[in-house]
Amino acid sequence: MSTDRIRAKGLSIYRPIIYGNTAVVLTPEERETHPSREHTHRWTVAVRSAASAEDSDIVGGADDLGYFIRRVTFKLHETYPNPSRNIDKPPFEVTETGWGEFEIQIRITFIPEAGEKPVLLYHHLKLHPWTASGTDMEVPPPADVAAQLGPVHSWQYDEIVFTDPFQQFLNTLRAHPPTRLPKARRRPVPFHTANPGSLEASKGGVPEFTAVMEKDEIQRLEDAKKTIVAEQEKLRVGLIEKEKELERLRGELNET
Ligand code: SLL
Repeated sequence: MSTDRIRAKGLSIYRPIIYGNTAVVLTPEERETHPSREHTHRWTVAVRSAASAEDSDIVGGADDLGYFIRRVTFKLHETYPNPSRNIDKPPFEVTETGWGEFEIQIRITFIPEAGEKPVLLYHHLKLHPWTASGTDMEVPPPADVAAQLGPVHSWQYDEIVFTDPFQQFLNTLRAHPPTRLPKARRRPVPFHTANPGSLEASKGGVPEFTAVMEKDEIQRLEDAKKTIVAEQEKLRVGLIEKEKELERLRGELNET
């Protein structure tokens, strides 16, 4: 057996990615000339490296992910012709027009040397602007208002983790270190991660993922964990009380 097929046991290595979409409203002229009159938006769904290139107005995508990703399959709504779209080289994205939001299944297949199973992700295609109130119940604004608000962005940060990778694959990954996320914020944060109702949530612009956000997210998770532990403790104490009460009532019952 060649040393390439030996696994680096106990080691894990990850690559930061983002997946999601941008959407713009079609201009009245585009709508008129479009073969499908009902279409209202043009959107792009993509899988990209998490860091954004400097001076670029693209969210993420500083690194070419082709060195470890072999194919990305975007499964669109069945109202689209050939809904299963295979993209075999970067940029891993699909641009379409349409009228409705729907769930997109994203399947990432790795290069054969990885010997890894494909990863499945789900993204809810977002066409309508994030409203400051952050509720789902709101009616989308009319096209002219939405157009003024600028492109809609909906992106999710994630990390693809390879555990006990094959040595050869590990070498490939190590030959392509990911561009680091910027420490400080240069651009608006992706809207849905901003506080609902805050100015940030309603401000336009091209968002960017930063290392600060990562720290904020860790903090949020830790706070949530603490809340859960406190909640559990409260329930546990309550349960003990109830059990004592039960014992007492049983005792009373036996006495009568
Ligand atoms: C909805 N459940 O009702 C969703 C379905 C379907 C989106 C959205 C057009 C495709 C085409 C299109 O936007 N489909 O005309 O080729 O909102």
